[in-house]
Amino acid sequence: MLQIDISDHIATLTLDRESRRNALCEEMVHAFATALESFRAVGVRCVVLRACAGCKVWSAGHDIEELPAAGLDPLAWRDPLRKLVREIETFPAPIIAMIEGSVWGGACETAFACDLIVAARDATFAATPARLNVPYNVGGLLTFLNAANLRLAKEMLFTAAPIPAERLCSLGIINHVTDAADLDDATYAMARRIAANAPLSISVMKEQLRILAGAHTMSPEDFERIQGLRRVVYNSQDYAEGIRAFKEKRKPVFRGE
Ligand code: LCV
Ligand code: LCV
Repeated sequence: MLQIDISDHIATLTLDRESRRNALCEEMVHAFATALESFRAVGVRCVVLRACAGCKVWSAGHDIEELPAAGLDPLAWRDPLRKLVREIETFPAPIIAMIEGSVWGGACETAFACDLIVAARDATFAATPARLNVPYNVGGLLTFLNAANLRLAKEMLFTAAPIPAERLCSLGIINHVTDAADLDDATYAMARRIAANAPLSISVMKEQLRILAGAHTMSPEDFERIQGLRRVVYNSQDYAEGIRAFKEKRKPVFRGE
């Protein structure tokens, strides 16, 4: 599910689960975490996270087959997607998301959680909780808010529409867009520049920026109120309908209950 390569302090992780459009399942996330641990052990200085060259779908997001039935929080602390985002944010070296094709849901958050994004001009990014009636979690929404701004985060989350990479780059959400043919060169030129700098300084700045970006106060009362509101959503008929419709390959009919 993941190809791994390391050369000159630069590691490459390639999502390789085409049959499921690189949907992020528990097994893949476990392999991802194991790979990052091995990179840490050998002092990797930059990681490139990519899919197979020429892919139409970079990743279809959270593996919908692994979403829990109604009644359980689909994005709880131990959920594979939550673990994946934490692994990316706490890895001591920069991770560059190299994107071509379409990016969906949890994979969009995964790319946004990476330190840098280099995308092919025709790549698209879609935030999909509203497509499935999933109550996204506080930390996940913060990833979108830190990567974008409130206006764009709301557009992405409320419309669930695929947004072109060029537009996101013009808004500063993506670092660079290139023609697909130049994607490798642009990404690895940046990776090499990072790997040639001082790893200790970079890792401590990455950790400081993670802490600063997450430094938001929320009262226990507000947090509990939000968790209660989220529980209503994942207990709803609409939540079950969202998953059922995906499995039956039809458009969901949401009734707001
Ligand atoms: C499991 C899949 C998936 C998949 N899981 O190929 O952000 S949140 O809150 O929404 C979060 C919970 C989340 O990330 O949820 C997942 C959100 N992702 C999506 O809504 C995208 C769902 N997938 C699609 O819309 C299409 O698969 C795309 C447009 C990505 C690719 O379309 P394409 O026609 O190329 P298929 O749809 O035929 O998919 C090929 C196989 O992969 C499975 C899909 O069920 C199909 O399996 P079968 O061959 O058994 O029919 N698949 C695709 N996405 N996220 N399985
Ligand atoms: C002392 C200097 C300096 C200098 N200090 O002229 O942001 S942080 O965390 O990095 C923070 C700690 C910080 O701000 O660190 C400094 C970061 N600055 C740099 O890395 C730039 C270092 N300087 C250079 O790269 C070159 O000097 C530039 C490109 C700025 C100019 O090049 P140029 O060929 O025109 P020289 O390098 O010949 O410099 C002329 C004289 O100024 C000294 C330098 O050592 C040289 O002294 P000598 O004539 O005695 O050899 N100099 C230059 N920058 N930051 N001294």
